[in-house]
Amino acid sequence: MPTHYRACNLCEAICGLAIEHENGKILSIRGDEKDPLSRGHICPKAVALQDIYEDPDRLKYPVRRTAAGWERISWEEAYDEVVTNLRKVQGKHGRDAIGAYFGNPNVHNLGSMLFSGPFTKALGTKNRFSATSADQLPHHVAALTMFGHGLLLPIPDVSRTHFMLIIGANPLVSNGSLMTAPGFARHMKGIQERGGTVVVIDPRRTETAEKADAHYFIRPGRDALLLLAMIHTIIKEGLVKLRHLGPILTGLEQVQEAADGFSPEFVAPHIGMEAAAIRRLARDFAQSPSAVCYGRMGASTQAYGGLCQWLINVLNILTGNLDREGGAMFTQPAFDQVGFTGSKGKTGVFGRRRSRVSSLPEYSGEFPVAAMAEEILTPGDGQIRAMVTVAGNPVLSTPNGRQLDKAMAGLEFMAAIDIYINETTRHANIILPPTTGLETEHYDIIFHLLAVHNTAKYSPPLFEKEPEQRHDWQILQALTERLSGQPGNGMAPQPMLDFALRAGPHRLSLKQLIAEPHGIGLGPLQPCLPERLFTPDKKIPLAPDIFVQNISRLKEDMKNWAEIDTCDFPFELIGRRQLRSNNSWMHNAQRLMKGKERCTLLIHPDDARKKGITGGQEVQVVSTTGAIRIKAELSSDMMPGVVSIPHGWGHGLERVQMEVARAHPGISINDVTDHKRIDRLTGNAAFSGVPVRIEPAGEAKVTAFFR
Ligand SMILES: Nc1nc2c(c(=O)[nH]1)N[C@H]1C(S)=C(S)[C@@H](COP(=O)(O)OP(=O)(O)OC[C@H]3O[C@@H](n4cnc5c(=O)[nH]c(N)nc54)[C@H](O)[C@@H]3O)O[C@H]1N2
Ligand SMILES: Nc1nc2c(c(=O)[nH]1)N[C@H]1C(S)=C(S)[C@@H](COP(=O)(O)OP(=O)(O)OC[C@H]3O[C@@H](n4cnc5c(=O)[nH]c(N)nc54)[C@H](O)[C@@H]3O)O[C@H]1N2
Ligand code: SF4
Ligand SMILES: [Mo]
Repeated sequence: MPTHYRACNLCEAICGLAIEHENGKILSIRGDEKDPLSRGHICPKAVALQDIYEDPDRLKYPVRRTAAGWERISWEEAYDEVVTNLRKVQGKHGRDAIGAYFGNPNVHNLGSMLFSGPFTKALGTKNRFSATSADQLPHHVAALTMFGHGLLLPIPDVSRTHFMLIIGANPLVSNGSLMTAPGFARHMKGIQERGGTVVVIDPRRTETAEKADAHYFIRPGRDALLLLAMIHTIIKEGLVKLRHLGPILTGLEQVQEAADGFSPEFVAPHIGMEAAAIRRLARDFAQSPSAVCYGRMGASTQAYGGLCQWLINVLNILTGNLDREGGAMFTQPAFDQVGFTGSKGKTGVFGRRRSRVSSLPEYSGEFPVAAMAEEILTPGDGQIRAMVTVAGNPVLSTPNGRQLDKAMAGLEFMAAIDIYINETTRHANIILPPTTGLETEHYDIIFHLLAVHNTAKYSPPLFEKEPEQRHDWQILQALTERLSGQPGNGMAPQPMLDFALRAGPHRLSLKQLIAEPHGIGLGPLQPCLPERLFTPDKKIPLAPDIFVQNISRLKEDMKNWAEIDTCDFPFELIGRRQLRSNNSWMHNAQRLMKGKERCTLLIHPDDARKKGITGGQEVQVVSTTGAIRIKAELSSDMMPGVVSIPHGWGHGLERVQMEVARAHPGISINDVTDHKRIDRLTGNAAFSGVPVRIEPAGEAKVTAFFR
């Protein structure tokens, strides 16, 4: 029976899969033991690749929205109609009247990675947005400012570390993010077996916290204070060890000044941890043979996300753990996007422009997505009148999604490159559906760059696409040619990939990768500083102004931190990821939807008792933005005062054509998150710690409202 080997492109773990198939039918999907990175690991979502492939709701041909419903049209008609309408809008209102949004699956797609650059250029608009600013923008701003390249992200060397401090990440469920570490449970066990320690900081006792050596609750959005207190302790107690980094650091004194005053005793009451625990954590971290601090979503999508990601780098550096075995290291991928763009001077830019309405900073050609709806809704020069979404579902995934939903309904024109008619794409006039998953070839440009080992793997498509189908890159290429009025260079992904592999640090070729279907191991992460830096002086500035100034803002804000018990919104809302979901778009796979209802509000039993709420009861969650109804689930894993709702649900909207998802709609947490709650420094959405009120649904005073 033929077995096809490929990398799963659903999440960042890029697990190796072994897929048995016969006559176009899949018989089984297993983990590939011979994949040098994942070594057999797999999660329940992998089987959904088959479900997506066979999904009757998935679009394969372009459709046009009419009063009577969707009608199939030809590719030529679709391309022409999209380009004509976009140009018409730009003709009337100027180039920036088009908005473009790029969603998460773009980075998991070789063709999209290679062809979306020319496409955005051809669109010619400054109004560009992506899921980055609902996710990891603070990491990029910190990397750009300190290491000189926005994509030069330090990766935890999990296979050698002796101490891993995890702040606001749940890799046992998410399978790792900005840390491609398939089978993270195995790595965690490895740390413990070599006598090391894993500590988790999270307002919920998560699946990862459960398996860690220690877990501390923290009040949402207060992590910068914890990090400052740890740095304060390490400096005051003489635990700074710069090792080989000493000669390439600047700004040590400013860090010392910045951390001054933030003693463990000072921050403890604000964050909900004990001073002694903070002190112990700082000492253990600094004195461990090697250690790495890793902070993800919880330390990024919050009001001080930029500060957190900077301070995490500082903590790793001051303890001598950057660029060192067992610490935070840089990768050397076969397709070296960082080296390639960096050598051309394209390392990223921050704050060059500001958004029209709220004056939020641009990062590398994109404005924060929190500003997207207001840019559509606010009249004036530069207002967005037409949108293009590419592999994104911002109605469910961006803060105050309900407002965006309304905004999209009023657009003059919208086109979507997507495989489903969902909460966002239902607003499109034309949907251009690409092939996906098993019908595509794959080389992971981004997640090899972020992996805990250097490996490389190319996967050909398992199934040939139908003649009438198009790949993402073909759609992008066709639109680019028509928009720019120039014929393209006719290149396909393969020769581009081959070129980049040959030019890369391992001098590989596509042919070599094709001959090794399980992938090629390229060894553990290696120290590479200062050579790998892109700062002009090849030094690392420890205390860039933008971050130091943000500490003053933090101090100001602290004066206004309300007494939570007495305000209108006494609870803090956070999210949670679930093993059988992938953001908003995998709820149409029946196999992943089995079991009990998952879109619930987690609340601590003591909090529930005080509010007279029982498990399974419907409650109303009210924020300054809106109100939603949801079932309560009591859980002593929650920090008292904090409640949690998973994101990516809310499929009950009219005209969503995903049958299985509609049968388990849930509600969208982003109907109560607030587009005005952002990290003021980077512009990233601040999903963590949204102030809310919880009331039994029966006695609710407000039914639904939104600004
Ligand atoms: N409250 C809250 N909000 C969040 C988060 C949170 O934790 N809490 N997480 C944030 C994060 S980290 C992220 S990354 C964003 C995600 O935000 P988005 O990227 O906007 O949302 P997704 O749910 O990933 O939607 C992916 C879209 O791509 C389509 N698609 C799937 N595969 C393909 C393909 O191969 N090609 C094309 N063209 N389309 C495809 C799907 O049908 C779907 O419409 O959400 C963010 N939003
Ligand atoms: N199964 C599954 N896997 C996924 C995804 C998915 O939707 N489902 N999405 C993928 C994507 S796009 C991404 S970006 C990654 C994200 O990967 P992770 O960051 O590992 O995933 P999250 O579950 O969002 O973890 C965030 C954690 O932060 C905690 N938290 C919330 N607020 C705070 C805070 O203020 N401080 C601290 N210290 N903690 C806080 C939450 O309780 C949660 O445990 O996952 C990827 N993998
Ligand atoms: S962990 Fe991610 S990459 Fe691995 S099988 Fe699951 S969805 Fe695919
Ligand atoms: Mo993400």
